Amino acid sequence: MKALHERAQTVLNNNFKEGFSIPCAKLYPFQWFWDSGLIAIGFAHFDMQKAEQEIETLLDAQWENGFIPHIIFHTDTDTYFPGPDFHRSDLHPQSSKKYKSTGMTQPPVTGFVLEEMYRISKDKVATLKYIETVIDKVYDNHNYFFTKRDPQNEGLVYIYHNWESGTDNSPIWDDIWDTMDPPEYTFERRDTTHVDAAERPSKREYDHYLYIIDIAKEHNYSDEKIAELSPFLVQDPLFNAILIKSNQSLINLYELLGDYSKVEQLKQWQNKSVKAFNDKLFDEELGAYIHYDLRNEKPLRYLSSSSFAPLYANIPSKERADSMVKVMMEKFGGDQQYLCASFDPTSERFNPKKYWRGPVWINLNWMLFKGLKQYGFSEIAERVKQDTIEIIEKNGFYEYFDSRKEMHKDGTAGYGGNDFSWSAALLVDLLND
Ligand code: 9WN
Repeated sequence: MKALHERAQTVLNNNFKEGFSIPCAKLYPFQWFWDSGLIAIGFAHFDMQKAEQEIETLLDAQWENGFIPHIIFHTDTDTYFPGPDFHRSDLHPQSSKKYKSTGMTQPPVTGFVLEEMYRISKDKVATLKYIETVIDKVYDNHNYFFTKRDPQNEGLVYIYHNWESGTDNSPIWDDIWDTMDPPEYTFERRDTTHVDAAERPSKREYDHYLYIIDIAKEHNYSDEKIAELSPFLVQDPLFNAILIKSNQSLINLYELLGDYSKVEQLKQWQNKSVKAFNDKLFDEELGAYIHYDLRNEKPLRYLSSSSFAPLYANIPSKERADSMVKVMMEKFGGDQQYLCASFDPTSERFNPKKYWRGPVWINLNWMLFKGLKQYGFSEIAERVKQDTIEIIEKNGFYEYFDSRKEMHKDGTAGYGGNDFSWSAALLVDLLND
C-alpha cells in the first residue's frame, strides 16, 4: 500500500480544480473559506504554487467591505443545496461582481495560514514576497470583523448563522433552535443523496438554517440589520480564537515585512479581544471556554472541542490551560475514546456518528495538537497526533470519524464525505511536524 502521505497528496491533487480546491467530490462541489485556507497548509509542503493560488482565488472573491464569503460558487452545478439562487449574494451592494457566493462567512483562518506557509516554505524570500501581495486583503477582512461584527464594541465578533461557525450542527445550536419557529420549507436536499442521512442534519434543522438566511436577505445582508434582527447571534469561542490567532499572525508578518503602518491597530484589536475573550467566555465551573448567545443574552454552557481551541491562539493563562486539559482528559480522553470528540461524550446530546454532534474532526485535532504543544503538554499533544494518524490509516481520508475506539475494528468508522481535502492536508502537516 502506498505511504499515507502519498495518498494524502493524491487526494489533494485530485480535489484541486481551476485555481481552487473543492472540499470533496459530489458533496461539496465549490470553494469553501476555511477549507481553502487549511488545504493551502497541506499544499505548502509539496506544491507552494497551488497553495498560493488557493489563497489568491479565495481573496479574489472578497467583497468591497473586506468580507470573505463562506462558499464561492465557481461552477454552475446544482448538486448542492442551497446554491447561488437561494443565497443571492448580489443583494448586498458591496458584494463581488465577479463571483456568486453566499452572504455569510466562516472562521477567518487566512492570517495564520499565511504564517504557516511561511514557516513551511523552503524559499522564505519568495514566500514573503508572495505574502506581501495578499496580506492587505487579509487585514481588510479583519477590519471588517472588528468594525462590523461587534455591535457592543466588546472585542468579540458575532456569527449570525450556524454555517458561519464551521461546526454546523453542534448540539449547542439546539438551544437557539428552541427560541425559533421557522416555517416548513419545501426543497430538495442534495447532501443526503451523497451521504447517509443518519450522519447529516435533519430536515427540520435545515428549515432553521434557511429561515435565518431569508431574514438576512430581506435586509440585503446588512450587517447592522442582521445584528438587530437575526434570531441567531452568537459569540463563538472557536471563531473568535481563530480570528485572534490570525490577527497575531498578521502582526508577526507585517513586522517581518518591515511594514508597521497597520501594526498598532492590529495590536489594539488583539489586546482588547484577548481580554474580552478571557473575561466573558471562560466558564469557571466547567473549566473551559463556552459560547455566548448574544441575541438572548445568555451563556451556552456546553463543552465541545471548540472549548479547547483557544489553546491554539495562546489565549488562556497557564493556570487556565491546566484546568482545560484536565477537563478535556476527564470528559473526552477516556481509554475507549479517540481524541477529540467534537462534543462532550458525557452529555445526553452526544452522538458519535452525526456530523458535529460528537465525531472527531481533523481540523480541530490539528489545532488542539498545536495548542497543547505550545503550552508544553507534549504527551497529550502526541496522543492527539497519533489518534489522528490512526483513524485515517484505519478508515481513509473521511470528513469525520467515530470517536469510539470499538467502532474502528473493520475500517468503517469514517463518515460524511470521503477523500476529504482538509483531512489530507492537515495530515500532511502533522506527518511533517
Ligand atoms: C455548509 C465544507 C463544509 C465545511 C463545514 C462543514 C460542512 C457545509 C454543509 O462542509 O458544511 O457549509 O453543507 O454541511 O460543516 O465546516 O466547511 O467542507
